[in-house]
Amino acid sequence: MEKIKKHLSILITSLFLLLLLSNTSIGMEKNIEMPQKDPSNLLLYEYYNYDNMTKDLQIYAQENPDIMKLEALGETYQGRTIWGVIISDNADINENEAGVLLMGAHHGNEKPSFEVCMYFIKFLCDNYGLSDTDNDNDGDINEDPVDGIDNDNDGLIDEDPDEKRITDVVDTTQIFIIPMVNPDGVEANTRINCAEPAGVDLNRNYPYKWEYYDYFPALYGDRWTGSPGTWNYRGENPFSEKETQAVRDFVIDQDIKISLSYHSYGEFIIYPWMHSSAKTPHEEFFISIGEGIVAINDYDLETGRNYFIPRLGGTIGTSENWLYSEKGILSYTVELCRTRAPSNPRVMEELCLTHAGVNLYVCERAQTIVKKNPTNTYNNLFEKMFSFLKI
Ligand SMILES: [Ca+2]
Ligand SMILES: [Ca+2]
Ligand SMILES: [Ca+2]
Ligand SMILES: [Ca+2]
Ligand SMILES: [Zn+2]
Repeated sequence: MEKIKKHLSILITSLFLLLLLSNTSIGMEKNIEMPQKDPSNLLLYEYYNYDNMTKDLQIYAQENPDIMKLEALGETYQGRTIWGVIISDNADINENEAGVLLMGAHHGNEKPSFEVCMYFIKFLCDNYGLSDTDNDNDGDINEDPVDGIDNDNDGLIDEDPDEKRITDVVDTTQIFIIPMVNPDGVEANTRINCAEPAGVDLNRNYPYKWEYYDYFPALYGDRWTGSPGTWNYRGENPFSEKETQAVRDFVIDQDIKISLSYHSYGEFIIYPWMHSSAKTPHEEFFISIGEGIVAINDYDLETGRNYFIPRLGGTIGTSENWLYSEKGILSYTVELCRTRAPSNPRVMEELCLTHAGVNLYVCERAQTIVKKNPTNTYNNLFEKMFSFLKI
């Protein structure tokens, strides 16, 4: 009897662990609820809304015509323009420079994701072409550049940016930014878009391995993504949505090396494959760049993914899988913040500045990448035998 009890309890514990593990699904933000540490701060951070964003983008483009171009990429279901920004020297000309893509608000309720994009646009416009300046008036010039570290140990982080570095990045990179992929969702403060009759989770609407929904419906969460009205509804077809079409048409002909898609929350970054723990042929690139990013923002780089995505059964339809499989773009999800939309202005200011540093860093890394087309590699004979699955 004792033996049976013991076995039973082991069985129950394992089942419980399995349940826990299966809940940590990729592409779903972690549930880390951390209290704000500064109750004395009474002013709440003011996030952009769609109209304010549009107004600011138009002003920046007007004031910085040499380095910024604003493009209408398409229209949402509720008639809002999806804006794309190109920042580079001679922004009007495709100069065959290394490209970087930054995106916010695939999920409309993840507000910090567009704030970091808008901040970066302003940061580049404001600092471009300036001579080196002692921004904090302490007698030293550029002693604390934007890298997430208090280089001069004065208690302030990144208070004296390196102006020349910012100018160099703009001169040598083509930076593509879509601050709000899903403006209708932002205005409705909802994850999905506002398509009729049912909103779609845009980060489930990109192609790559959609046939797996038919092959492995239980493994790929058909229940959560397959029917209209569900929180992660993937849509009728890959690229069925106007917003994902706008992203596709903006980037398809560009030579983009690295992309960051901002979401919130959880303070971690992930990269393809997202539907499987199989490593891409570019695992070392992904880790190397990922380590550079987390050195700046102090997030977790999720690499040991065998533990939380099984070989089959992650997320299908993410922008990252598509950008990587279609164009070989080293694409990351960056889950910002410890809460979905922090209200503390100091938290948000620090977040935006830190990610200006992250964005500068990926622009610099983009210069060094020689692109190969992705092909699958296999770790062992077993994987090779089942390579027809092309996981
Ligand atoms: Ca200084
Ligand atoms: Ca400076
Ligand atoms: Ca400092
Ligand atoms: Ca610094
Ligand atoms: Zn998200």
